[in-house]
Amino acid sequence: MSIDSVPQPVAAVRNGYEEKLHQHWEDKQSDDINLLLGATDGLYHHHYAVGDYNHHILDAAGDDRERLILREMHRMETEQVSLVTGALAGLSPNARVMDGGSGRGGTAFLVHEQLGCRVDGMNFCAHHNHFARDLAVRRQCADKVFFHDGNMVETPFADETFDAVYTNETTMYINLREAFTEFARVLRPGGRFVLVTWCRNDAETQFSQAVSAIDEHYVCHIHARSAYLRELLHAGMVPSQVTDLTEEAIPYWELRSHSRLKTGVEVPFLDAYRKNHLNYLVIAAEKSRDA
Ligand code: GPP
Ligand code: MG
Repeated sequence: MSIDSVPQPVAAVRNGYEEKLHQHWEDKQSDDINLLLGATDGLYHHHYAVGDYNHHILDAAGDDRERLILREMHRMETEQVSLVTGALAGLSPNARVMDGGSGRGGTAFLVHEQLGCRVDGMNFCAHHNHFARDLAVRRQCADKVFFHDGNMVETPFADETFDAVYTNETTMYINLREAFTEFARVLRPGGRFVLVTWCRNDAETQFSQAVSAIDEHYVCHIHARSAYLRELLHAGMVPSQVTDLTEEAIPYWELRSHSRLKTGVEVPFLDAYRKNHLNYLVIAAEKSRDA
């Protein structure tokens, strides 16, 4: 690696929590559970999946079984992106879209490839951005898909820059009031916001051991379901879709439990979803024209 290509630290880390979180992602550079899955097609995801898996693959043995499990997890993670592209359907290829917390780029590339629009990813993890920019060149879309170093809740973009904003499984890392206010600021009036997240089901419980175990594993703060709706309204975004996919989120974790690459977080995810302490939600909203 030449000195020019060494990822530089991102100046967007603002406080002790963000420092700790940044370090967590800096330290996570040999994550085979993500890197091996994307090696076949250059789509690297940092989200999970919904829907069933092909149960026959568990009949295979040894290395074959492991290879099939990873391939199936990758298929499911890639298909998960249709939750975002589906909620963005109808967007013009001339549209400009922001990806909040763009990871290694998997969702941004699929949004661009399926909808044609320009995508600007924001991420404070320099090695992710470096990795994703490299992929953009290889996928020949570096003039349409960008990865910016910075904090997704304090972006450099002018007011009303984007026709749509989405964030795929990242909001457990951010203050919802601050984030939704920023997303609404950069959205044009009538623009669409789409978010996929896991959240604590506060209709069911105010404290869950399993949810706390997930928080500890990923250095995150899982928000309550009601907070999402409250903060959207506060930011002047009017919800048009709230889909609960909690049941559908369980098979992915069952499958992942069979992988040699399992990390231990499979147990609290399964526990939390089965107890209905954790929900998997897709939310879409439009920025009010009166906001
Ligand atoms: C974990 O995905 C993802 C989150 C906790 C949300 C953060 C999202 C980003 C865009 C960085 P992962 O694929 O990194 O977890 P694992 O390594 O357990 O598969
Ligand atoms: Mg992963």
